[in-house]
Amino acid sequence: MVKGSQKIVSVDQDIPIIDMSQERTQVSKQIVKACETLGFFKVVNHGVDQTIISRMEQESINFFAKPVHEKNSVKSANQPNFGYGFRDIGLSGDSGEIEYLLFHTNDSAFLSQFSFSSAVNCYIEAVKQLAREILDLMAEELRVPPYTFSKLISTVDSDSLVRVNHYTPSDEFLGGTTRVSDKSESLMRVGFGEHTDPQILTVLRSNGVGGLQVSNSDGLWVPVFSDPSAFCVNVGDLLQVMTNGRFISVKHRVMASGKESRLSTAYFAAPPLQAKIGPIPPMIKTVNQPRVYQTFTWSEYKKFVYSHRLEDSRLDMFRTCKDEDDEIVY
Ligand SMILES: O=C(O)CCC(=O)C(=O)O
Repeated sequence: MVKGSQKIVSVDQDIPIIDMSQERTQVSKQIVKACETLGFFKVVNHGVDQTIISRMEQESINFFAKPVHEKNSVKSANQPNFGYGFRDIGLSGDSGEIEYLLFHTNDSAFLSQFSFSSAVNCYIEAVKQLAREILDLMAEELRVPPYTFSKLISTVDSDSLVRVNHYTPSDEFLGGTTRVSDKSESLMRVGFGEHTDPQILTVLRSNGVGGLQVSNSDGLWVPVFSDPSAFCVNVGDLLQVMTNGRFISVKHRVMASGKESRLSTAYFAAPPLQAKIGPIPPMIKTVNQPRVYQTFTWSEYKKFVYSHRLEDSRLDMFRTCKDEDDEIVY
């Protein structure tokens, strides 16, 4: 039995859909509520140009259609974990029915080798702008100083990533498949195992093929309907820490149906490696509870995360019971 294959809730539930063209305070209220309850939401009327999105999607489709030996040769000289990958996810033995392309947003030498580097760069700029806007809306509603969150991802040395995931129909993969035991899911395979995102915020777009599931507070999996015109946004571990646990970074996974290819592009907004992360002082006061997380650098947390399995609850190791006095000034 595959771990985490607990029940899926009925299909009439979905994550909140937030229309960003509404009045600003309405949008920020809805975003904060979603971050406190499910940790996931979709945004529509987000302002990202459709031509940028379509170009990125078409170029990704063209890339994954190339012969394996050509795809395999795509590796970053600076960072060998970046580039094309197949099945193996991360460094701790996790695997899924997936092939992917992983970029560091600052590795311009690597990006420039791609025939579609201009599509990738335009896409990165557009989703980074959207991520900043969402983080600023959060800061406004939480009444923390402006740009508290967004400035962490805006600097030139931010450690943000882009990952293009391609879940192909089952017979395109060789070898045994990982099946869940429930009969109704018998054709589904684990595309990307359950995990939380370690960074600050994730902005994800997918083609019209579903598969993403989010764990709700009852431990049930909520299917997220794929809407190519929306972006799906989720709270990362670092944002949970900075809000002192008020926002939640929740587990999610992808179950691949094996009938159609799912293509998703995730932008993981992260701070610079040496940025100190801990609960921000206004959140400790307003939540009216002592700080629940220690202070650490993104580099320290990242090392910890990549030395553990995807499904591990990695943030638990950074909880604290005592009031620490190393206050963070953001
Ligand atoms: O493909 C998806 O929809 C989600 C992928 C994901 O969770 C990840 O890349 O971390």
